[in-house]
Amino acid sequence: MSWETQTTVSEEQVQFYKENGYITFGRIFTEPELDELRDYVDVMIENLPEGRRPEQMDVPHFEHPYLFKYLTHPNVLKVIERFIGPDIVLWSSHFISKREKDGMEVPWHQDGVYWGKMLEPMHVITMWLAVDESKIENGCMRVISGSHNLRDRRYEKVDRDNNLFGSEVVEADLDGTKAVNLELEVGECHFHDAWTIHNSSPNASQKRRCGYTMRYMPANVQFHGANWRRTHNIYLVQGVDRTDGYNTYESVPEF
Ligand SMILES: O=C(O)CCC(=O)C(=O)O
Repeated sequence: MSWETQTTVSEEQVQFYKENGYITFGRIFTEPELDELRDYVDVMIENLPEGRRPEQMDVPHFEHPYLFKYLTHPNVLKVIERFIGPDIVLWSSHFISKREKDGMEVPWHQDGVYWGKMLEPMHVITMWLAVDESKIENGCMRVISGSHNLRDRRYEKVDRDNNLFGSEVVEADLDGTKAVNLELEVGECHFHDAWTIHNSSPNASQKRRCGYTMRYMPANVQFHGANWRRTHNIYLVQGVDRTDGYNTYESVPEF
């Protein structure tokens, strides 16, 4: 199959995202760029410290400036701009790689609940990049369409041994009829809103499922860094600050 890149976002796609809280998209990176990223993350996974699972590679860009090649890629910013406007802050990133026949479950959750005390207003878009193909069999992400309009979901604790996070939306608050599997070919991506309820199943297949979540917010969002349990850097990657100097931005490193 030929590898075509897509960097324009139609008005219909923007509307779809606004109405449903997610959208599947094409390939933003070229095939060599994607292969280079996969080679890089393969080495990162090989070198993970004892006991660290490959689903838990959170904020890898703090230690790997190379990843800014992707996080600040002009084509990515061109697409993100269509959804959140021209003043763009890199909020976070995370590799979630599920080993074959072993990956953890990601429980139903809204990212905004986890980040609630840190960001105001809660306005984040996540680009989920398929480093490997991501299908139902190997645990692709699933969303509840339209759930980004809901702020009052109840949560209950789940066991941390098999789940990537510690709590999950209670079943009674999930409209399973609106669940959509976001299957992707290698290099394709999807986007979701901070309030969209999403999950993914363990990987029961013979194929690894590695995704890179690249998270951005408009530059009017205030980051209350003091409420975060660890040091967390944010980066103004396009345009200008809109918080009247409230936010402190780290410089984008050489990559
Ligand atoms: O990779 C997954 O299965 C889940 C990703 C996720 O929870 C997120 O991007 O917020």
